[in-house]
Formats: sequence, structure tokens, C-alpha cells
Amino acid sequence: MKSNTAALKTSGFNTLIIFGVGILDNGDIEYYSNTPGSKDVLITSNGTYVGGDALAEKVRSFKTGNDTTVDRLEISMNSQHVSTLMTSPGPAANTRLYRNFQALKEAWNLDAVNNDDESLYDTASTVAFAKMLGQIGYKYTLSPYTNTRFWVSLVTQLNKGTGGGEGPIDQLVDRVYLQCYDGGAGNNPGSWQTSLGMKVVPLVWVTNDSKPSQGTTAAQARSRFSAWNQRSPLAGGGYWNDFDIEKMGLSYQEYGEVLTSIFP
Ligand SMILES: *[C@@H]1O[C@H](CO)[C@@H](O)[C@H](O)[C@H]1NC(C)=O
Ligand SMILES: *[C@@H]1O[C@H](CO)[C@@H](O)[C@H](O)[C@H]1NC(C)=O
Ligand SMILES: CC(=O)N[C@H]1CO[C@H](CO)[C@@H](O)[C@@H]1O
Repeated sequence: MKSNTAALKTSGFNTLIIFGVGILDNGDIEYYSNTPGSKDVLITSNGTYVGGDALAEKVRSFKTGNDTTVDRLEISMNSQHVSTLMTSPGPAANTRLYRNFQALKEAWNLDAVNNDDESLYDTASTVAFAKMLGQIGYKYTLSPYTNTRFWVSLVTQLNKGTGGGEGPIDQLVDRVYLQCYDGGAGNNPGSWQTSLGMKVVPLVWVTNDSKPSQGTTAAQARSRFSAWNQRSPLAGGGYWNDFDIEKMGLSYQEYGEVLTSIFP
């Protein structure tokens, strides 16, 4: 609710990823606060969107209007409660979890769910959950920083063209955003592309006062993205995170232009 929506949607970015949501033990979905002055909001409950009109309108506005460059919206989530809910009651269309994700997709006009699991790494339940999301109409994306084997097994199992067993969902995992900062600072996009068998979108962390050593100016981002892209052509590039762009008084335009010039 605090971001500069106008700047975000007019600076050349084609995709925005909302960080982050999580599943409660009963299958309802919460939108977590990550910034001072905002609080956690319950956004779906028992199959109904309950996050309020103002929030829905703000999120929907990213893809609307003749001035936007954004055509894709994702929500990023951890894997809390995925395993227990996939065991019981499971992923069927009449479950609370399924109906909640269906309601949220509609309320926010979402395109994909992004898996930012950094701790649980349970392959079987993640595959079942992703297929459930595929049935609802979401694409599924990954944002690894480590544990290559886990992510390779997801891509292998989810991109066979048989999502959910009820008709083909080709390329359910259609994007991988590779964290190339902080815990993932040593990641080489080319090696990950070889392991996963698909191109990735490396992410760098913008200038940030929380871990200045990880900060990347627009000029530095340009050098890093071009060098990686020359060695092994990438699917694009991206940034963590917009809060820091605003807090640090940085320019969305400058960061956006780096991407549109290297990945036209
Ligand atoms: C949840 O929604 C279902 C389907 O609309 C309804 O049958 C059920 O009564 C609801 N449960 C609660 C606790 O509101
Ligand atoms: C874009 O939308 C604005 C506001 O609705 C309108 O005033 C303007 O004429 C539109 N521009 C184009 C090029 O359609
Ligand atoms: C200013 C600030 O602290 N920004 C964020 C930088 O990124 C970390 C996580 O990687 C966040 O926890 C901070 O809020």
C-alpha cells in the first residue's frame, strides 16, 4: 500500500512480484507486512477475498491503464503449511486452500505464484501444491538461492506437460528468478541454467542500507547483467526490492532502463 505505484508501472518493468504471502494452518492466506508502518492483512478466508477494495484496486492498477509497462503480476510465498494441507485435505477443487487461491487470483488479477522456499524444501508436497495452482490457472515460478537439487527436481516434475493429470499444463514453471545477492551472492546464472535446463532471470539487490555490501547501483547492475548475458544468454534480469529503491531515494527509471536496454 505504500509503494509508488505510478513509478513502478511506468519504468519499463514488465513483471512485478508482490512479497509476500503465506498460508495459515486452516488454508486461509495472509499478506505479510515487511515494512515499518504496515501490518499483516488476511486476504482470503474460506474461498472469499477479504483484503479490502483499496488493496485490490491498488494491486489491479499495476496492469491497467495506457501508461503501464507491466503485464504480469506474481505473489511470492514461503512453504509454511503446504505439506500438512497437501496431506489433508489435499489439493481438490472444493478445499478451502484451492478456493482461497482461486479467489485471490480473481481479486488481484494474478498471473503466477512464486515459490520463495528458503527452509522446508519438501518436494512431494510442493509438486502437489504447484499442480493445484496450475489447475486454477496460475503459472508457477521459483526463486532459489541455494539447494540446486531441490529446484531441479521441481522443474523436472512440473514441466512434463501433465500438470495435475487433468490435461496438459506445459511449462508450469515458466520462470526462475535466481537470487544473486546475500546468501546467493556466489550464484552463477549460467551454471544454474545448465542444471535446470532452462534460462533464468538473475536478481540483484539494489542499493540498500541494511546490507550495503550487497547493494548494486544501476550502473553496476548494467555491468553484471551484460556480463552474465554475454557468457550465457538469460531470460531477463530483475531486482530485490522496491522498498529500498524508495527508502534510498533511487530511480525506478534508471534501474528499469538497464533491463529494457539489455533485454529488449
Ligand atoms: C465455507 O464456505 C463453504 C462454501 O461456500 C460453506 O459451505 C461453509 O459453510 C463455509 N464455512 C464457514 C465456516 O463459513
Ligand atoms: C491515456 O489515458 C489517459 C487517462 O485516461 C487519457 O487522458 C489519455 O488520452 C490516454 N492516452 C492515450 C495515448 O490513449
Ligand atoms: C532498508 C532495508 O532494511 N531493506 C531490506 C533489505 O533487504 C532485507 C532482506 O534481504 C530486508 O530485510 C530489509 O528490510
